[in-house]
Amino acid sequence: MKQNIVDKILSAHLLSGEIKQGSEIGIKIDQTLTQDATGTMAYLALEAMGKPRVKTDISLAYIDHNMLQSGFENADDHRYIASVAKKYGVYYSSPGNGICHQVHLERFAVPGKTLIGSDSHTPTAGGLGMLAFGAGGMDVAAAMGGGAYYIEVPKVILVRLSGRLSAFVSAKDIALYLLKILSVKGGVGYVIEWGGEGVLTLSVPERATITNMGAELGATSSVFPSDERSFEFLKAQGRASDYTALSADEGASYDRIIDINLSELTPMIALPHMPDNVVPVSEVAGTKVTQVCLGSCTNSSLSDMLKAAALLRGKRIHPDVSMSVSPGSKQVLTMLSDCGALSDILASGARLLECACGPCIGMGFSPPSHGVSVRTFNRNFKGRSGTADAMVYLASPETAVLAALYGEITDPKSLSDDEIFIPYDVPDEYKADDSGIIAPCSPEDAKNVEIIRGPNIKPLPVFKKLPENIELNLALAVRDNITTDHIMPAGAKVLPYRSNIEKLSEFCFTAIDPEFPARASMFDNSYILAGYNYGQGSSREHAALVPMYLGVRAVIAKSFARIHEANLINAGILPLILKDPNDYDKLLSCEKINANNIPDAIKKGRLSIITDAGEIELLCDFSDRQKDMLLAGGLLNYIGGLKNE
Ligand code: MIC
Ligand code: SF4
Repeated sequence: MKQNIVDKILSAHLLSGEIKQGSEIGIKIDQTLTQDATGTMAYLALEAMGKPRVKTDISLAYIDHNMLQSGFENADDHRYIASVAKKYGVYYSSPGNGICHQVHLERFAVPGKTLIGSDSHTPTAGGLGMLAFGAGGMDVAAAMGGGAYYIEVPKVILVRLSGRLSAFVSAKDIALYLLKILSVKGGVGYVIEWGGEGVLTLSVPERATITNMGAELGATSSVFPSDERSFEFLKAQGRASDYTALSADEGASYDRIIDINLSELTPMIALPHMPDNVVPVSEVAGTKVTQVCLGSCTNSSLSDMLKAAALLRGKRIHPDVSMSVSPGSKQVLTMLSDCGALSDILASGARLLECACGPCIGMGFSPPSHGVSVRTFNRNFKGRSGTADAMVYLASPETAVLAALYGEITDPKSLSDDEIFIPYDVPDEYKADDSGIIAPCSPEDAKNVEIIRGPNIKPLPVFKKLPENIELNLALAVRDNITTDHIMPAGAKVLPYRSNIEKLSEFCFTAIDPEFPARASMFDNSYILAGYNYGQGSSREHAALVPMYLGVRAVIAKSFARIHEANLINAGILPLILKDPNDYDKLLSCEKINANNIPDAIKKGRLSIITDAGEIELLCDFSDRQKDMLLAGGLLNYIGGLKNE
């Protein structure tokens, strides 16, 4: 049978189930990654699972999110992760080394292999032909211990590229254009496979910008072929031996094909407050800008930074604009400095931030009140920047730099011919220095490694089994496209508590309703009512664990985002789908609902709830594994149960 790239990688890694669309399969995971904001929970789960050493080809713990260290909390998290990593066989990427996805692409991604990471942008590695998935920390812990990773067999969209990008149009514009076509829920249930002769015109870092933003489509993953451009990149990283060619068979089938002619694309920009709110830059040209940010796992590669440096060379940014630059890795920063491009950036008046997520997750550099910020990032959800009323736009490095220079959004295509920029050449060889990656100790020495826990690192919350019959109070009703940033905000004030569920619970849903934590705690058991695509965005399992801690036992929605649905099940919370979406309005008017014979309903995949507005049918169509997990009260209880069998 003719196979596409997704079929090839899935069938080579299949551990259980059948590759039949919609059914659940378990696949072998070759590599894992964690970052610090989700890592502490993942390693607490790994400890609880009782496996002495990780069983993957390689597992890495990156420190890149919680970098402010404005108190002891984040520093304690780093120290805890470093000690667990050492003991359990995980490589530790020290703070300053770079953003997980950028460093992983440079130093560890391998075509044809599988990767899961406790961060939704893990599919970035698909730029190098890996099949990579974002997952909750507990799932990553299970994979580190040698367990399978379970996914629903995805449908596959082929995006077929032809032509070549014209000057000032870049990979980010391709990603934004696809978001315009498909929307933030258009990728749910799909892997996006990239193909067509246009693919060869894109370098690996450009491909990685595109696979990175597949997360914003809600896609399960995104993947490019592995070809001569992949070899070129791996060779330049001193990793030629990691290369294998990978492409779809001629005539392989797809569920949907989207054709994009790169030559016809124009610069695009996402308007506040959703990544799919995309228009051509020309439509908003002239909008005054107060802030510009260059960086994030989407656009912080050496080639992006060199492009920006060339545009900034010999110029000053506009006096009304404050601009930040965060290179994606120490490799990028060192090479920028060595070739002199960093001096161009600094001379322009831009502020250099460290190699980390930084402003992307609201860790500093928040815009002023009502500020307009143009960012090369991937998410512009309301309030994520740390300023509730800021207007955040997402654009390519080219568009962002021009906004900084001119003080207003400027269509790169409108530049006149005499505005010449001499590009920097991307070098043939990258400077590989892995000294910031600390190897774990040997299995023999592991016994002597002490795990260091600071006072802010609290044990995991208690996971409770669902009772037979339950009365649930409506704790909150929300509409479509609720993000995990709404549920469990990030940012400088909240991130220090990622290892402390109790403290974190004070912030749950407060962006939508400041009274939520107090109200939910009043009820013994409660539920959340939601529209379509509930839980889109980040993979943070805190968005499930914290509501669970506050007594939320079910979420009733019109549909769910993939990673969040898995996180709810892992936490023992029932994700229920309204059979008739119109029943949403009926439920709005009911304070309480009653659900009876829950274990039976889980087994059957249907639950009828009794409400003041009559009986309402809900779907809970889970795999057998998920049913068992829900009946056990979440993943840890389930795995604990398996161990005792
Ligand atoms: C994000 O971009 O939202 C994050 C911060 O990287 C998250 C992970 C987290 O919440 O720690 C993600 O994308 O999964
Ligand atoms: Fe970090 Fe932002 Fe990328 Fe998330 S999206 S991993 S916060 S840079």
